[in-house]
Amino acid sequence: MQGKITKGVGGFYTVLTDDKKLITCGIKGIFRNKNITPTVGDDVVVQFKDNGYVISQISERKNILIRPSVANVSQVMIVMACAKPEPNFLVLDKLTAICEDKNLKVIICFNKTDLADSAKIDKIRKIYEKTPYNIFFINAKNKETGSIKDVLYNNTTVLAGPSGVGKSTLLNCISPDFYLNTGEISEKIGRGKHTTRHTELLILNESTYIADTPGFTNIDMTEIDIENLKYCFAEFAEFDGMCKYNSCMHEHEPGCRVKEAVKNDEISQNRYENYISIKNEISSNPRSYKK
Ligand SMILES: Nc1nc2c(ncn2[C@@H]2O[C@H](COP(=O)(O)OP(=O)(O)O)[C@@H](O)[C@H]2O)c(=O)[nH]1
Ligand SMILES: [Mg+2]
Ligand SMILES: [Zn+2]
Repeated sequence: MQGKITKGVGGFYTVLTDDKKLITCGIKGIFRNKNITPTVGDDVVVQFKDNGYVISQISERKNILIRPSVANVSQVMIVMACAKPEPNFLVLDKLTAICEDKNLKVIICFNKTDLADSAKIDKIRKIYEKTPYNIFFINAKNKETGSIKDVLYNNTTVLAGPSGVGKSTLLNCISPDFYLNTGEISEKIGRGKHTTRHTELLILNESTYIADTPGFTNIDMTEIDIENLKYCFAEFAEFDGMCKYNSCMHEHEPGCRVKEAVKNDEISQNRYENYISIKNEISSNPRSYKK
């Protein structure tokens, strides 16, 4: 029997099977020996053995995230609030860079549009409209989420973003559609104070999964090789190979096409400044030189 792991706690795994049942499974001893740990998001083969189900095979992973631990992620939806808390563009740009580094599709969602006037929303839009990312402005509290569900369907999406921006509220407003374990979900999402200790995939349908992540305090940018950082700002790609020097890091070098693009407003100043900050952050960490 085939299935997908949606939850794992204490050596037991919840698997959504192809015939749409949620079953609890152990793992075959062979995995322990091989040092393979099944992870939420894994596509697995399940066998009935002795008196229970065991996971006997794990399909090759397309990718795996470590924090949160989720396999086969197709995209990351980064959620920020337009206000309360104020959007932190540096954190946002760190997250987009990390996603690019891991080859994950990015969706950006600005929530709490009710708390910002149109000038502020325009300002935010202007910063991000020059990126290739799909941007949504929503009001999760009033269930005004536009076409967000469309981009979730047939994907495994990880929700990321600081705490308090409305991730759980967003999940709650799409939850009436969760076709399995809906009873559990409102409980799991909780009313505000819920802290996620283990990762769990919420099931929208048999090909649509969402993982909420607990709020985070710091993001380790040194995972990114400093030479690769410039490729982690997707809107720089348009100017790839146009700088005077091939090795241009778009900072102090003469004849830099990226810096020119910033001047011409082809690349947003805000994004560029965050690129420089992140670059400095990585280069001030001795670990970044080991590679
Ligand atoms: N004004 C306003 N408040 C919202 C909106 N979405 C969520 N909130 C509130 O923001 C607070 C934090 O929301 P929550 O979903 O727990 O954020 P999370 O920490 O990202 O999961 C709660 O009090 C929500 O009611 C919104 O669109 N507008
Ligand atoms: Mg939450
Ligand atoms: Zn350059």
